[in-house]
Amino acid sequence: MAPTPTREDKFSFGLWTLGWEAQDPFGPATRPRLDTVEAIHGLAEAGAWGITFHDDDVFPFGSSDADRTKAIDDLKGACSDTGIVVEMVTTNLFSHPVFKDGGFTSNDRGVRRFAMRKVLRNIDLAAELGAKTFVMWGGREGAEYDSAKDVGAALERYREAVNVLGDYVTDKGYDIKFAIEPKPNEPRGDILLPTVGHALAFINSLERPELVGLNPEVGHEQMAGLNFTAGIAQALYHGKLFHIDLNGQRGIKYDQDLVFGHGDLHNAFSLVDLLENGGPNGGPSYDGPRHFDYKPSRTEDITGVWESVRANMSMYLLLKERAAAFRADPEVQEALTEARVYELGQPTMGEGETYDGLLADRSAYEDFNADEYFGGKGFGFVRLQQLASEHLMGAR
Ligand code: ASC
Ligand code: MN
Ligand code: MN
Ligand code: MN
Repeated sequence: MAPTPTREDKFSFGLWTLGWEAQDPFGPATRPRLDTVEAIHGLAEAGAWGITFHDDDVFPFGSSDADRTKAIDDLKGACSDTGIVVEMVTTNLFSHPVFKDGGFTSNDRGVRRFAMRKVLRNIDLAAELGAKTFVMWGGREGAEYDSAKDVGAALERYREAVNVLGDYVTDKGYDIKFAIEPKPNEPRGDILLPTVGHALAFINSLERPELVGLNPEVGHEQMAGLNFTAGIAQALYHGKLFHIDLNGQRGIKYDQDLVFGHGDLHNAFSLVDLLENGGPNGGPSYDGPRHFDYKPSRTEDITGVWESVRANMSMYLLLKERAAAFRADPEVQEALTEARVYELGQPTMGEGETYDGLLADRSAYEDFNADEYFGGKGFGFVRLQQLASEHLMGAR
């Protein structure tokens, strides 16, 4: 039996996830639209804590001021009726045809200025609703053809935009931080800031890097063939894991947005272990929202949509239980020690030692016998992974 989610678990869902009508490039919607108020009430009943949305999810692009206000009031009402919080807000700079070559980095300057205005207006809304994180997924910021985009200039325009946003929240006194969401491709042939690593380097180039972190998505790193847990570990290491998009992906292909854990389950296990417990050597864990950005498969009806909502939370909680059991198992502790996982927490240099000490240490080099060093002994990583797998499968 899966544990029951509670508000303390800090589970949140994008309104565009369960609200997706399941239209894809090859066919129209298979489900009716899910009303915002109904979605919020359903999420609260299912045990979720928060919601997130793009501006266009709540009030369609081009809505009149009156329609926009009505939609926001409905959302606020549903939140106060249920206790659901708006923890993150993001801007749709990818659906309307005007963004066909991007928003912040469109070759067209008029589009870039319009995109920045759309975002500034949405930041005001985020602040009004008490959201602490503002996500930027640059889905259309990219190109299909190398000759079509001056990537250096595009990065400079991206930087310019994010710098202005940083000035804006600072001057307004908003308690909001930005989180950039990398993705390698889709809908563009290639997207700027394609991976966690690219985005980290970009953040360091900003005028207010402290205001900007990451919102990595499981499937997006895996689409690039990368290890998501390893990327999250590096984001945590640099203090940049501001938010997270949990979902599932099965290998290098189109963005599947499956339920969390319905893709690479081993990687989902190590991810939850890391988020909950930090690295084995005391590295940071994560206490932000556990946010799901997935799509209920196109085959599902509305019952299946709610099934998938519960499945995301169940998978997370089950993995959390399994990870706790893994860490508590004395045999695992012994295997971790044997595998020298804890030895990696020990500095390579002695306390106060400089390179002089290292150079004077004959055992480190002159008397170090690389050929005999291990005496044929291995690290035992396979045993450790088997123990992890047995815990993951509930066999221990
Ligand atoms: C986001 C986000 C995504 C995209 C995608 C839109 O804000 O995190 O991955 O938009 O869900 O379909
Ligand atoms: Mn995705
Ligand atoms: Mn996402
Ligand atoms: Mn997505």
